Amino acid sequence: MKPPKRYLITSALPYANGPLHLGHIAGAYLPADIYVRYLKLKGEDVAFVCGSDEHGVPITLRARKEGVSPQHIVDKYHEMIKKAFAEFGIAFDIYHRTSDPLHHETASDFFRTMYEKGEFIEKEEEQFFDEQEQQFLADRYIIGTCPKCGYEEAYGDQCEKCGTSLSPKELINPKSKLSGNIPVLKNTKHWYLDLEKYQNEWLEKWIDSHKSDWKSNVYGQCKSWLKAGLQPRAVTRDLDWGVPVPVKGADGKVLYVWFDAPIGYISATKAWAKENGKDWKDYWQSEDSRLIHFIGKDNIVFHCLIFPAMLKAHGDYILPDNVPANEFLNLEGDKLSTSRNWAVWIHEYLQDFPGKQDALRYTICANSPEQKDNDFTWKDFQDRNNNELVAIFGNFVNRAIVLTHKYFNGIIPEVGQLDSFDEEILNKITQNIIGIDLSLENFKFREALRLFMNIARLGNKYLADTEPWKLIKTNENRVKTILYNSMQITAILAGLSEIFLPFTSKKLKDLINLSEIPWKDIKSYKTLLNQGHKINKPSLLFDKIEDEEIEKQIQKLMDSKKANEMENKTVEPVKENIIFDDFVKMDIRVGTILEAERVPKTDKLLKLKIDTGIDQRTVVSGIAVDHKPEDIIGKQVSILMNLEPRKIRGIESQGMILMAEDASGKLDFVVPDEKTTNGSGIK
Ligand code: B3M
Ligand code: ZN
Repeated sequence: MKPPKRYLITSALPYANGPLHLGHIAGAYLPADIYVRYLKLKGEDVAFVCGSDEHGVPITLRARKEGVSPQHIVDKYHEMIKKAFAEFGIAFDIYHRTSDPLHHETASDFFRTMYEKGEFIEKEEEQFFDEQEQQFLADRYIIGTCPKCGYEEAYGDQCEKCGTSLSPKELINPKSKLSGNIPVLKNTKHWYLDLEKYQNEWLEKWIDSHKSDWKSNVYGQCKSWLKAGLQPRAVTRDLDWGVPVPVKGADGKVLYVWFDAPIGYISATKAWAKENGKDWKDYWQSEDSRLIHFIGKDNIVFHCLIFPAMLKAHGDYILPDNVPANEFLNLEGDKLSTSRNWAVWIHEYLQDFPGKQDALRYTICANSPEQKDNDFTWKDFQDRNNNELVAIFGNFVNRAIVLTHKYFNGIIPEVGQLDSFDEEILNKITQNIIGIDLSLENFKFREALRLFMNIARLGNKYLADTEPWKLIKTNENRVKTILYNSMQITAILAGLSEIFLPFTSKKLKDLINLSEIPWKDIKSYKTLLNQGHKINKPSLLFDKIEDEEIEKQIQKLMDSKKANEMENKTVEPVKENIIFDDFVKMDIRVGTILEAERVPKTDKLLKLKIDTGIDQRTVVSGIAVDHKPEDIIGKQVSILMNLEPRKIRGIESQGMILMAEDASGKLDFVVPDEKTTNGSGIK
């Protein structure tokens, strides 16, 4: 294949209905950003576009839930998402949005062209309708039982439990998400993309032509769709939020969000081109451009089958050359979830770890779910930061800079004859650089990052084995060569960091006083820092992350898990009725805890001595998980006095303390509002 003249790189447009989390970044954004930085470092002509996906039912449902307009929702989240991307160093050339008039116009035109070419099937069909709300129930407005797995909250377009994509009529017991009512069927007209025809004509052949250059997970998913046989798909909806369908007889209808959203890539490119004196058509309509979509695996069908079908049917556009979709990144062994608040939110990370974007970028990339789902844990994050960034990369760079200052006043010394060990190390570094190039070209970001860190490892080994701090007394010339080489390695790391760790790259370039480090010089191992070049004073590239910071993050996750469990826990049903006489048989009084101690060899039990106003008695109570003995002495409690005494762990327990138990099992004392006399009855 001829090398392309220019690249158009897209990342999936996030729905503007919630903040960004780790899973988003790992799926479609960090890999794209790394790839783009790599291309730009190589001097390629690249447009990197993205924007907010502001249409579709997820947005209108969210607006309804919060009692505000859809515009209000998208305005809020668009700004929030845009800011988080920028601060995290995801360097789009433009971050656009689909509510922009330019997008509406572009999507409208696109539809109209296809319509005029007769590409759509126009069909009147029965669809679910909510009579109370007077609204057709598209996609997520309808829920019911999944025919595949039996999950009762499956959406009209997809079951989130088993991942099957559905159509509303396949749902068992469909219900309106708006009113909860059972919907009726009513006729409505829509426009369909004839995917069946495209499959037979060219789409299947085209997918097959990518058997060897697309990732196997991507190719495999496409093949399984094709095997099942593509069906015509409606690309319009009866909704009032979206791009209006631009033809006669389509009042109250908008383009299906998955029709307009990928066109968002085109409108974003147009907006960027306009601002930068470029021609957007060069990127979209010229065979010497290379189009690459970065997405998560749940978007494969749309980017590999449906959008290419649209582009081809329209006629003026090139097709994606590759769609390197990622699998999912899990968090601490559990699937990331916005609704369950099981996530690391990027805006919160930026607040909790200011200036540490690269530590997270590094960890995500090192665990990038390229072939299969992978897991992010806070412990691994800490280890990667402390044992790799600090102990390997930071350590090498710091030693090289400190020694250059100590022995040569921060001036790059003269290089002498290289010995065989120098050659060996430098050769290995060159091999790693070649490997990085190849890996990135093939979207193998984890491998590229591993090779990058290897360079720092080699640097460390070089210093450890040559020991310039010992040689300085006997052979200053040799030390000059060693530090000259070490500083070249440092400059290579500074240059390559631009790809993976852009914040670090900037810091390191400042330290070595070099603003540009061209790829071709790195690749050909040219001198990057000349003899006589002055570098700046050392300062640390990375800080250690302490245990407390990690514990805080884990606690935060545990808290949200607990809150979530409590929200979902159903309250126990009420017990059978009793008569009043049964109730008054219980003698419940207020008492005060005089003594408390743990019952040996148990986790839960405390032995309490209680002043009941009548006597002092011993009660064994299972409250030790939530209450420490020393904290509860002097506390008033409610005690059931006439419970038949019984032996617990060899201690006679004379009564029972009343406790309130919440959904998580946490126990709290049931006590009078204000202190009262011991022995007061509770009635
Ligand atoms: N907003 C879906 C998603 O976030 C969608 C991507 C659109 S890309 C054109 O998974
Ligand atoms: Zn299912």
